[in-house]
Amino acid sequence: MDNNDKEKFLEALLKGDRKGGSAIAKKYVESHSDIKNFYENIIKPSLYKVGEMWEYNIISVAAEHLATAVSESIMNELYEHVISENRSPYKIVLGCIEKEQHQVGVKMIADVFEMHGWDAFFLGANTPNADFIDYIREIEPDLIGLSLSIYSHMPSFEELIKNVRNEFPNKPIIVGGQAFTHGGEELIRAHYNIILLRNLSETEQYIKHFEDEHKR
Ligand code: B12
Repeated sequence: MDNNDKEKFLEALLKGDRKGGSAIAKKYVESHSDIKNFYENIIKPSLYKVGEMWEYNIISVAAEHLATAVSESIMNELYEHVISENRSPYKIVLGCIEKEQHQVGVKMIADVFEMHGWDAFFLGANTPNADFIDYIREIEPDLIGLSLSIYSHMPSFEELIKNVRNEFPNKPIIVGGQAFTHGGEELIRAHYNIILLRNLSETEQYIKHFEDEHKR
């Protein structure tokens, strides 16, 4: 994909042109068969740009909502390429913590796990802490993934990891999201077996490492 296509994708998002955006995505996936790259290098920077434009009042809240909705619908369309035929025995439960609405990033992470054959139970936005714990108890995943983009949600995050650790002292946890560009690493270091992953390629490296360590 060249820069021209990248600009066209952003343009499609800003216009709410789902058909145009979808055509760019399909063309990319057919020629490169690399959805991760499309997610990380096309959708993510486009949404970051949308965020900047929204912050500086260049676009409206409505245009931002539309751009996000189009991105999510395109990700859903690509799902048939996401699901792997080679299933692995691992499970992850992941989603946004309580109050957190930004779900696109962690949905991408869920898809990367699916590409590796994992069963990824993606809970989406704003999962109340108690319900997160209930669901972990029900599914008994090998791994837990938590996402937060807003720094003021740290207290809620801290409460959740304390509760998870009380009930599941050793269960590995991965965390990510833009809240951690402003800090929060000390909180992660204070707890056992929690790791911060910044993007899809770090997540993919982690998956390989995890599978080597937990061979079944
Ligand atoms: C879309 C959007 C929304 C939508 C979200 C809808 C949805 N369905 O997700 C809505 C309208 C709800 C929204 C609301 C708000 N938003 Co908003 N939003 C955005 C926007 C434009 C895009 C977010 C996005 O999808 N990014 C693309 C994804 C792919 O990137 P990502 O989340 O960083 O994910 C990557 C990594 O972080 C990592 N990762 C993420 N999660 C996880 C989890 C795990 C387990 C792992 C391993 C990795 C990982 O991997 C991903 C792939 O690389 C951003 C702009 C931006 N810079 O992102 C602003 C932005 C995040 N929002 C912002 C703000 C301020 C808000 C509001 C407070 C606005 C308001 N006053 O109401 C509210 C807060 C809502 C809430 N309680 O959560 C600010 C946050 C600034 C900050 N960090 O403090 C941003 C940066 C905009 C800006 N430039 O000011 N928003």
